Amino acid sequence: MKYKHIVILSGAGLSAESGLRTFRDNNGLWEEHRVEDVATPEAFHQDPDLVQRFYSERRVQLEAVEPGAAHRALAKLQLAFEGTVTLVTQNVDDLLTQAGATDVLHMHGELRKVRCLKCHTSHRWLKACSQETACPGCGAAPALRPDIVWFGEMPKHLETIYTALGSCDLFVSIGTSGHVYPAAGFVQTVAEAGYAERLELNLEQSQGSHMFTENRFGPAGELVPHWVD
Ligand code: BJW
Repeated sequence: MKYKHIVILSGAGLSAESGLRTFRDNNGLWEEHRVEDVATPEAFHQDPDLVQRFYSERRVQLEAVEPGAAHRALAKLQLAFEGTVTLVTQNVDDLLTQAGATDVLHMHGELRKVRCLKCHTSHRWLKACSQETACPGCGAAPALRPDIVWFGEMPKHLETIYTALGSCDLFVSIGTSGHVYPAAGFVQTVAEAGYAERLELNLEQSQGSHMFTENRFGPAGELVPHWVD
């Protein structure tokens, strides 16, 4: 490839063929809940048990799925590419890592992590973790919440991500609808910097499709390996 630095942003479409549902299909219902009812600090404050149960169920689902051809292709690219590949994902699953990718920037957090409400440190989620479990760092209890970025909260790694967006020569967006900011604005940030190519790989048109220099439509499991090869 002719590029020196590729930034790849992925969304739920990357993991759809592994069996994890995307957010904005199924009439906006996500595992029978409206995403706004379970993915906000207010929802957690009002009904922590519902939110904890919701994330526990999704951790169970994670046990049953495997990386697909698209995850494997991205891991292979990261390993073989002579320049830099920055992998940014909005997904809270760990399928890219399971496929062999390293240094994945999980901007919306990770299902397999919990965070202390008191000292804000992240810990690996263990089966025994619940809100009542004492925080392994500071001992506070009840203290643990899913280490997920909910609406109204600041996404993670933004400084690293914006630095990468400002210096890449190719930006690739895979399987994201472009509904949720700040990720939805990354393509515009790259466009305004003025020189990087911008490729969208998605099942169908997204909110930001017109801002890319090239769009390819189809399933990630076909498009991504084809692009990487
Ligand atoms: C396939 C496929 C296949 C299917 N192959 N493709 C008004 C204007 C602008 C912003 C705001 C606003 N009001 C509020 C905001 C801010 C808000 C926001 O954006 N809201 C919008 C809904 C309007 N954003 C936030 O609050 C964020 N924080 C924030 O803004 O902080 C302040 C800030 C200030 C300054 C700078 C920076 C920040 C936090 C957002 C947190 C998002 N959290 C969630 C849920 C938690 C994770 C979890 O529990 O799992 O993250 S929401 C949900 O949406 C999830 C996802 O990561 C995220 C994005 O969804 P994604 O991945 O795009 O999935 P879908 O389902 O939408 O799309 C799937 C796509 O795949 C589709 O295009 C399909 O076609 C495609 N597809 N199958 C290829 N096989």
